[in-house]
Amino acid sequence: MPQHFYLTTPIYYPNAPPHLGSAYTTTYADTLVRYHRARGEETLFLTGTDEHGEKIAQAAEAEGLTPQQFVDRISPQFNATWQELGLTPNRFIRTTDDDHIRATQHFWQQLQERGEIEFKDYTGSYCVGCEVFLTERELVDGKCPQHLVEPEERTESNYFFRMSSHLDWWIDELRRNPELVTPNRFRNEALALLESGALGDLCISRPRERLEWGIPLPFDEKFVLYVWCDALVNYLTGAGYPDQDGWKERWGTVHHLTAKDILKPHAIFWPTMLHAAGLPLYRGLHVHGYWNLGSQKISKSLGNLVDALAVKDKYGFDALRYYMLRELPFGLDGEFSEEAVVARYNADLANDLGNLLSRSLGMVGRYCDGEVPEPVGEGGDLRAAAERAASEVDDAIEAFSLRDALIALWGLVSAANKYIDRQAPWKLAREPAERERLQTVLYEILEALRVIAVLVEPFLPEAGPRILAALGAAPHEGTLSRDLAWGQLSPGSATRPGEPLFPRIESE
Ligand code: ME8
Repeated sequence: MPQHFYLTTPIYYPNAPPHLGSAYTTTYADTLVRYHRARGEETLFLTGTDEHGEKIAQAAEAEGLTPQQFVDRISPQFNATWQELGLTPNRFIRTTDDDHIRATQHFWQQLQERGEIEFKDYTGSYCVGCEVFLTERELVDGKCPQHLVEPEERTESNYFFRMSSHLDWWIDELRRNPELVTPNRFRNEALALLESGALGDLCISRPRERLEWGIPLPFDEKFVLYVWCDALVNYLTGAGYPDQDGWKERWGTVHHLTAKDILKPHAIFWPTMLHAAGLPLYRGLHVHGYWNLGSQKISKSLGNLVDALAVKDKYGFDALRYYMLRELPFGLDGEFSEEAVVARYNADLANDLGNLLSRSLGMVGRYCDGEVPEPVGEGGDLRAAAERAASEVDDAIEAFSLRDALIALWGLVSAANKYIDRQAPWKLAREPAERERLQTVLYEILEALRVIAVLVEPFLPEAGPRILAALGAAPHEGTLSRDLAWGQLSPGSATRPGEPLFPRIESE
C-alpha cells in the first residue's frame, strides 16, 4: 500500500486578495507535496478560504454587500492565483461548502455529547482583527501586538469548550514529542503559554443577534460558532470526516503548515479540541516566520502588500519559487526585496545551474556531435556526490526544511561545476589517447545534470523537465528512487540544447 501524506495550509481570510505571504505558505506546501508525490506516495494537499466571522461580515458591510456575495467575489481570486502560480492543491475548500458545514456541526455535536461544553458569562478584551479574546499578558502597551489596536471590552453569555481540562495532557505530549511542533522555538513558545497559567476555557459561540454570519451551533441555533472553531475543523473536512471512506487513514498522516501569527489556535486550541473529540492528533505543525517589507510584516491589515503574481510575471514562475524557498530560513523572518530576487536568480539559477547545463551541452556538441557519449569504465566522484545530495534532500524534506534541501542540491551543482574545471574536458579533447576518458567525464556530467533535474523538479517545476528534455532524457514517470538510480541516460541519444535555461537579468 502506498504511503499517505496529507498537508494543509491555513485557509486564508478572503477579506483581501492573496499576496506574497499567503503565496509563500501555499508554495511551500506545493513543493513538499510535489516531492512526496514524486516519491510515489498518495498525497492530499488542502488549501482554501475561511469565510465566516466578524472580520468578513465587517468587510462585506463596508462594501455594501452581503457576506456571501462578498466571499463569492474574493474567494475565487485565491483559487485563480494559486492556479496562475502553478500550485497543485487537491482541493480548494471554502468554509461555506456544505460538507464543511456538516462536518463542523458533527464535530461540535460530538463535543457537546462528550460533556466538553458549558454555558456561562465571560468578560474580556476582544480583538476584532484576531477574532479572539486576548489575555492581559498578550497585550503590548494595552494593544493587540498583531493589529496594533486596543481591544474592546466585551461581556457575553456564551458556550465554552472546557479547554482547561486538556491542557495538562497537552503539555505532557508536547514535552515528550518534539516533532509535534517545529521548529523547536515555536514548541517552546507554545509550552511557555501553556505553563503561564494564562489559558482557560475557550469561548466557542457568538450570539446570533450580534453576528449572523457563521455556522449555527448544532445544539442551540440562537448561536453561531466562533470562526476559529469552524475554521480549524476544515482540516478534518478535507480528509473526509466524518463519514467518507478512508478518512481516518488520511487524517492519520496530516501535517499543518502555518506562519507564527496563528500559533495559538494551532498549537493550543486545535490539539485540545481533537483530544476532547477523541480524535488522533496531527503528526506535525510546522511554523514559519514572516515576510516583511520595510521591517514590517506584509499584511492585509497593514496594507503593505507584495503581489506574488506581479513578481512571477516579471521574473518567472521558477524564479519566484526559488527566491521564496531559498531565501527565508524556515521559522525566521525575512525582508522581501526585488534586488534580492534578481541577485538569487543571477547567482544560483543563471550562473550556477544555467551555466552548468549550457557549458556541458556545449562540450557534448563540440566533442561528441551532440550525442550522449558512451562511458568507459569508472568515472570520478560525481556519482557519490549525487547520491549524497539525494539523501540530504530527502532528510531536509522530512524535516520540512526546503532551504536546506536546496542548499544540498546546489552542493551537487557546485560539485559538477568543479568537476568540469578539474577534469578539463577541453584538454582531454586535444589528446586522442584520452578519448575514452573524455566520454566518461562528459557522461558523468550529463548524469549529474539528470539527477539534478529530477531532484529540482518539485522546487522548480518548469526547469526540471526542461533540463531533462535538453539532455535528451525521457520525462521521468517512475518514482523518485527509480529515477535517481545512476546511469539512465542512453549513449547515442541526441541532446537538445535549446534556449538558455535562465538568461541573466541585467540590472535596469
Ligand atoms: O489567519 N509572511 O487567515 P489569514 C508569511 N483564516 N506568511 C504570511 C504573511 C507574511 N507576511 N502574511 C500572511 C487566518 N501569511 C485564518 C487561518 S486556519 C484554520 C485559519 C500567511 O488570511 C501565513 O500562512 O490571516 C499565515 O499564517 C496566514 O497567511 C494567515 O492568513
